[in-house]
Amino acid sequence: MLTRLRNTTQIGLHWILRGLQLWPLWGITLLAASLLYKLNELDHQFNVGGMNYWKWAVNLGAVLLLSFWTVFLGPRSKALSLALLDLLLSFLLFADLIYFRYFKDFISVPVLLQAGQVGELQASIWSLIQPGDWIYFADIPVAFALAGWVFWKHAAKRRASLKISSNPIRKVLWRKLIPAVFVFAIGWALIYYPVEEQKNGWARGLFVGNWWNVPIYNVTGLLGFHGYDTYRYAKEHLFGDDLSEDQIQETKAWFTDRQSLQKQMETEPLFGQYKGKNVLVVQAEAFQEFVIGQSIQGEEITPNLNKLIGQSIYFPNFYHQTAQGRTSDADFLTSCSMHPLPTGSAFIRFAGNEFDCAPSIVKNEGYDATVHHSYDGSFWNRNNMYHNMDYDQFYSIKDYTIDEPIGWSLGDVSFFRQTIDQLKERNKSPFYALTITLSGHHPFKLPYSNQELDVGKMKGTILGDYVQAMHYVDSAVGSLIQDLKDEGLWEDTILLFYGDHDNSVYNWKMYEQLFDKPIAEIDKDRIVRKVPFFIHLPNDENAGVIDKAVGQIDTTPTIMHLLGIPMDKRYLMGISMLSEAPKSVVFRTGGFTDGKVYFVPSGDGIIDNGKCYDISGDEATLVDSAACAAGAESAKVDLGVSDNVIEHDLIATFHKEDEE
Ligand code: GP9
Ligand code: MN
Repeated sequence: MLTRLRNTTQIGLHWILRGLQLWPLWGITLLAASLLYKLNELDHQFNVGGMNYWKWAVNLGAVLLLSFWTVFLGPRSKALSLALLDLLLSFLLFADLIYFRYFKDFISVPVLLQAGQVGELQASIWSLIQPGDWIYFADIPVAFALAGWVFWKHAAKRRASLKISSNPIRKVLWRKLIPAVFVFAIGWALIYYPVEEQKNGWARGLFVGNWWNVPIYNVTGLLGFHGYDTYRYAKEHLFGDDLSEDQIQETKAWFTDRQSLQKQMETEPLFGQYKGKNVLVVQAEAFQEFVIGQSIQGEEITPNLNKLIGQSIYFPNFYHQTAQGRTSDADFLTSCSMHPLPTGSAFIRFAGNEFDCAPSIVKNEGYDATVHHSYDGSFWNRNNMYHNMDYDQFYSIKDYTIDEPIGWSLGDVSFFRQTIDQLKERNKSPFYALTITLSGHHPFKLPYSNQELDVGKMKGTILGDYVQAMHYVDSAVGSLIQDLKDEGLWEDTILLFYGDHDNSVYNWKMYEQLFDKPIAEIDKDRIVRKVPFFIHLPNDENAGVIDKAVGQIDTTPTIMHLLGIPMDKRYLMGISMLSEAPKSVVFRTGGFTDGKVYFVPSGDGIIDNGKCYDISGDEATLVDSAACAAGAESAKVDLGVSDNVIEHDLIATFHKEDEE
């Protein structure tokens, strides 16, 4: 009995050792198994669609396509290549996870091209890493240990393997070429058939419209998404991707239709009532609507803004519409009245194209146009984009004295004070100035001396830090108003204030603690998308609340409304918020709201599968998706029009045509 057991153990050990020797052969299988496990884990974390057999297949296909070439290598280089591939792909998956936790999107080529900005985001990145993330690297030591073992094992055999074999062509054919072609063909088929199947089914039109990365991911899986995104980028930039004359004219026709709605403001009472007044725009970093009117421990978070809102035109249903370009998207939406791109930032990708942005529009009316942001001028490619937008001057970090260091650079209190000094020094009238704050940036860590709010139990949490930061920004706005009054500018200036985007904090338990009540699903979506917007007019005129659903894209048309600047041959997508013209707010996801319904698209992008809410009453109620179908179709058209205009520089074409 004992002898038999010993024999069996010996045989077992023998086979394990032989098996180990064959490691380069089954290495691809091991790599595939480990990556499939990680991709499945990631899919749980993304939580935007779920794994199905199609996604499993394309994920496996992608790993095979990425690794088939290792079949051609000798054992040592094969083992090392597979270990390195494992490391590289694991790192990519991990980077995607961190990026998704912050942006709710996937890394794309344009995002990588703006990766120079990562240094500044270091504190945010650290705060997004979770203890369980080690799992994405758990197999790396094993992969390298195996590679090391193969190196050791094959060291002696190396010279022998260099000898010319008796029949090299046959050997290469059987041992390398056929297995490699086999692995490649399986990989290709595992991607091609599921993608085709879905493209001809629920995902019809998805790769043409390209309006949102999430449904694309749900077809291609993560590695497939990166493959597709690289192809999309190459097609656009290396091989050209021209529009037909019909497509160009269709896009122009969209603007002709839109202009009939935009022009309605020209016959309305407020049109031109503030002609010649200064315009001061405050774009506040990560400032969300939920802090307005909210108290913590019995103290108002934003006392200055609450008071000012009472003296202004306030839009409680104003939504940010940003995507991967974050602050730059908000700037682009509000200044140039176009949607952000599905990937990357228009500031970075198309800074040389022609747009009808606020600075050039107001300059035509004799305004001095400046932009102020106390950070590196190259961040978000601002130097180039602002030059193209025709600002008279961009005041960046080099124009500020860092006398109040907070977060990335200068505290907002000093930023506003120095900005007013800059405007005073220019001594130009009327002026149009865009000021972009920074103290509210993720991860919201203020110096201890600036933490003036008692956030109670929320102390030390990211939402507690956020609320604290918003309280500080509120105090900065308070000092700004005082400065404007002291300088005699207050009654000659229109002040606009809005938040650029959400705060990337999605821990709903913490919000429930802050609001002291449960939050419904629909409200979560709206909390993330709502940012405050108000217009303070000289002498508190026209103060009140306008309930209309409006968005960042409507900002420049609203300014034109107040200053009495007609739309004429200008190409903007928004409609004045002060106009009676009907409009809806379109999000980059294909979601939208018109104030009556609110559409949240599903991860597959199929309109019928999305959630349609009736929001006309006090409580939002889920209704049949048919009630949102027309609006959702038109949202897709809007996004397509915007993408065509930006990617093909169509405003330049339209302007040329209009001049002829
Ligand atoms: C930096 C600021 C922050 O200049 O715009 O950008 P964000 O990270 O919010 O896009
Ligand atoms: Mn921002």
